[in-house]
Formats: sequence, C-alpha cells, structure tokens
Amino acid sequence: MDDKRIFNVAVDFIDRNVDAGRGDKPAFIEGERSLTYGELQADSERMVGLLSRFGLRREDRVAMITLDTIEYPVIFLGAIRAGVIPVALNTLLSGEQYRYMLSDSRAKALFVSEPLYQTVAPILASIPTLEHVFVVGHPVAGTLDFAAELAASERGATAETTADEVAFWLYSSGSTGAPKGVPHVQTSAAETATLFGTNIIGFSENDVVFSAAKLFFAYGLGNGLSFPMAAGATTILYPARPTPQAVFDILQTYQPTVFCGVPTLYAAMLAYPEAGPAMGSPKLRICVSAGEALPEDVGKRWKKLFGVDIVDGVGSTEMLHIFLSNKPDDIVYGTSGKPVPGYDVRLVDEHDADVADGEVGELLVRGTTAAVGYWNQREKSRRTFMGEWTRTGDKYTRDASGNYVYCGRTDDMFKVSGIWVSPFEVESALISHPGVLEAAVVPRADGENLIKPCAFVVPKNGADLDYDMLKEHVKSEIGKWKYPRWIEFVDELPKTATGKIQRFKLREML
Ligand code: 3SK
Repeated sequence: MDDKRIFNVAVDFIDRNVDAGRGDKPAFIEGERSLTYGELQADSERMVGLLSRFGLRREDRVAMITLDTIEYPVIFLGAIRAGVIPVALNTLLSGEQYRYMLSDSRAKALFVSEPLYQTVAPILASIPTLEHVFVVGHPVAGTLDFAAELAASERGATAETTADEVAFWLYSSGSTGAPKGVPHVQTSAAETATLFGTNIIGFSENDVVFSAAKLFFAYGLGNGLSFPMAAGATTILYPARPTPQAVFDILQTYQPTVFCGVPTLYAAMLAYPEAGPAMGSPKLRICVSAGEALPEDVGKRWKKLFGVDIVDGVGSTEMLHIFLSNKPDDIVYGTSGKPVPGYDVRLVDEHDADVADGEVGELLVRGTTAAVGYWNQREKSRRTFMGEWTRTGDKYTRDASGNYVYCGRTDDMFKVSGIWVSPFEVESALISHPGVLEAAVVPRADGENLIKPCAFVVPKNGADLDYDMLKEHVKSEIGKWKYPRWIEFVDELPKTATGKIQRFKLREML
C-alpha cells in the first residue's frame, strides 16, 4: 500500500535516541575521534544548512566517495534530513568507474575523502552536472573544505519527507554489465533494522558493533549504521582496509559485542598464524556473515576457536539487507537458514514454477524493503523487480527442515552429465582441506567438449598441495563425480570490492 506518512529516517535514527536520553552517548567511534548522538544531531542539522547554502534542494542528489570516518553519518544522514538524496559510492573504484556513476546519477555535489581525491580529480571537469566538490579531511586547493563549510553553516530544519519518498541510493555492481543505481525509500533502512538487526541479531543499546564491511555496501550500512542506531548502540568505524591483523587489533582494543564480516575475512582470520581466543573480543556475543555463503567448515572452525557463532545470511543491495538467515539459536552451518520473518521466499524453475524440496531453483524474495527499481534501466528493472517479488540471481535448494542451501549464482551453475553442479559445494569441499585458504570452481570443456569442474585454489601459507591429494579429498567429502578434473594453484582469486568471487573472470581466463 502507498505510504504517505511523514517519515524521515534521520529523525528515527538520531533524534529518537537524543529524546530517549542518549544525547551524550557515542554513536560512532573512529580511532581517537568519536561522535555522540547529540553531536550527530547538531552536525546533521548543520549539514541541512550547508546543503541549502550551496543551493541543493530536496530530491537533488549528492554523491559520497567517503571513507568510514565519523563524517560519513553526518553527510549521509544530514542529506537525508534535508530530503537531499545521498548516493553512496564504493570507495575502491577507478576514476572511469566514478565518471560513469557521477554522470549516471547526475549528482550535483560530491563529498570525497581526501585520500581518494586523487582518483577522481582527473575526471571531475568532464561531469557538467557536478557543481560542488567538498573534500573531507585535509583541505585540497580548488575544492571546498567540508569541515570549514559545515562549521560555517546554521542548523537547518528536517524536511517533511514521506515514507515512500526516496531517501538514498546505493550502486549495485553485479558481476557483469554497467553498475545500477538502486534507490531506497525512507522506511527501508529502519525496517531492515527491525526485521534483521533487532529481531534476528537482538541489537540493543548495550551493543558495540564493528563491521568489516564498509558503509557504502548495503551489508555494511545495515551492520554499522542502521542496526546500531535503531537500537541506540555504538559503532566502531575503521577507514582503512580490514586486514586480519587490523581486525584482531580492533576486536582487542574496542571489545565489540557484535562483529560483522564476510567469509573471505573469516577464513583469512582463521588462517592467521597467531589466531586464537586471546586475539578476539572478550565481549563478543555474536558474529554475522553475508556477501557470499559461509562455507560450513569456516563457520565450525570459527565457533571452535573463538567460542562464538557466526550467523550466516543472504541479502542483496536490491533488498537492502538480509532476508534469509540462520538465527543465533538455530544455526545450521553450510546453510543460509530460513526466511527472516517479514520476508517470503520462493524457489522457482525456468518457467517460474515452484520447485520441490531438494531441487535447485532460483531464489525470489518478497518484502517491504525492496528498492524502487534500477535508475534509468527499465529493462533490467522489469526483469528483477517483478511486482512484489524480486529476483535474486542466486540458485538454492531447500532441505527437509526448511533450511536453504546455496548452490551458486544463476550464471555460475553448470551441468555435468546432465546434473547441476554447485560450484559452492565443490569449493566448500576444497576449503575443508587444511591446506586450502580459498577456492573457486568454474566449468571447463574437456578434450571431448564435455563440461567438467575446474578449480582455482589458493593454498594456505606454506601448504604443500597437489592435485591428487585434493581430488581424493573432494571425492571423500561430496561424492565421486563432482571432483575438479583440473586444479590451478593461484596466489589470489578475482573478487568484487565487497568480497564476492568473480567466477566469470576465471571462466574468461579458460
Ligand atoms: O550479499 C549479501 O548477502 C548482502 C547482504 C546484505 C546486504 C547486501 C548484500 C549484497
């Protein structure tokens, strides 16, 4: 149903906490710096004034290429407070990719962190719709100094936005094709916070969260901003790359109660030479994983070493956060769990007919947090946003207990001798070998032009692996016919900025 209520998510995330007496409580901590809920209220209102001073009006778009520093929530929520739409961009892209997104979104202003300015500087003059560039951090000649401009701005009033009005955009990169602008409405972030943050993870004001996934990523935005703010909790921000060593340092220094990572990071932390209980946070109560399915072996080893479970779930930029998930008291490693209450899912075949338990189908999801569509990409929008149901592009099976088991991206699945092979299942079997750090499996034609699995394997430091050893290991784990017929040993796997393996690049290499 259309929702015309006055609703501004900045009010819900900030003012509600101040009104509840949390004005002096840190909402964000970044190294030596912190920002209380009260300071965030004042700064986000000043951000409204700043936008107005520079002629930016409700529904205008402003781009953010902003690291995870305490300015991030000020810019993001301040713009939303003004009814101006922040477009959060991945901070790891190239100048050309930014040229595309800045042109596509027609953002009128850009808020860029100083360390990233050099990447965008060469393309800025080629974007006629961009009127102002604010640099966050050390001032850069020829640009506006965000801190100085914010300090010079009066506090402005919150726009009376409505629930169904667009609040912010993210960009979905997908594995191929041009990135797609994904507009989300005012209520979506608050709803993900209730449905997943509160109802599944049990976020409360007592929590301190660290998300290795950055705020520009839908997964990181929920973990590090929407969920803790909806609960009045505190987030630890870390602007640099979250290496295993850096994450262990953060866990020990800030002692978060909730840690959110991605499978690659959990695997790398487990492989870290000194990894052990003393390296973790003594207050950690739960970990969360998404971005890719968590291999069973990684989840079980993590629980054994650190004594804390990882709640593995699946979400998407299009749905804003996780809609299918394990639950802290119902964890089945190797599965993505069950639908998060508030969402419905279906598994369908190529004719959109529901498949039976145990059969592979494409996952469709229905829920209130779906994006409005893709910006200016009508054909792709129609294919993905099919009325109430949203296509995920993921293939799954459902077991007899109702748990969903990931098989691979629709584009990554392949048939061997007429039977679907889940690259993820073969990869999980490879990863369960103690000498394997990471693995990716793709189809490859043999001498008779028949398709067989081919694996790319990243060995753990110092591991002495060979083909026969891994072949026998996979056969013993998942049966005799799915083992890789070829194994290439590599130093790393191609991945998206958010940690998803780009199997299409490996297919192209073959
Ligand atoms: O990839 C995921 O599983 C995910 C989870 C939450 C939000 C966004 C994404 C892409």
